[in-house]
Amino acid sequence: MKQLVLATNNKHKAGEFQSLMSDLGVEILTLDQFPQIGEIVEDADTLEGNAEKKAAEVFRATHLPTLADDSGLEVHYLNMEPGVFSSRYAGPGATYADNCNKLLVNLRGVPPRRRAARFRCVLCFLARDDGRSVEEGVCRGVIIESPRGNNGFGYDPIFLPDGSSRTLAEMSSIEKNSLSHRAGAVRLIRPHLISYFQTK
Ligand code: ITT
Repeated sequence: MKQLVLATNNKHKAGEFQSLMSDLGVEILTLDQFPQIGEIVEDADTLEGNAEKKAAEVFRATHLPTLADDSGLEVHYLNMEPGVFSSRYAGPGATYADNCNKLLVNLRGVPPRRRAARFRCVLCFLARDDGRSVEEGVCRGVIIESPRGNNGFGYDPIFLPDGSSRTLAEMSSIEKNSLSHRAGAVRLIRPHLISYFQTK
């Protein structure tokens, strides 16, 4: 079976990708199957830069078609923070709860109409030395005042997608996968994957 490496160490993200791409007929490998690849330092100042860096390092190490994701939450009132720092917003080693709490503290007293936010997911597909495909998905919503729900991960319990009365953490994984930033990015990168794997 054809293989694709998913360049993430985040098991939640990997699980969402597995569901979103289960129909592609491609075996999806994850980084825990390549222990020789150490930690990839995400030091670019954009999601695009980090996605491209992760894809390039994993492709170089595995020589297998690679899909890398960098994602983050951007809050308008906070000048688009935490953005590229989403996973370490409350400092190195921060838990998801620490990051959510820091965000809620920074938005304390801010009225609902000024709590707009968006998740962005940038995907980079790299399968040849001479070309890459980069696509982006966005999910818009607002940050609520206290966490709700136990599903999902990261900032899901405090993010209410536009048009929904439930946070991403109150949705099933199928519902989240119908509207998430990751789903949007996969929809756009899908034709690139199909055309690459068709010729293999
Ligand atoms: P990898 O770099 O190994 O892929 P990571 O968790 O560091 O794992 P990112 O750099 O893309 O991944 O960081 C994204 C952070 O943004 C993540 O840790 C979450 O806190 C948040 N995030 C991304 N997608 C999310 C989602 O669908 N729901 C909730 N939070 C999300």
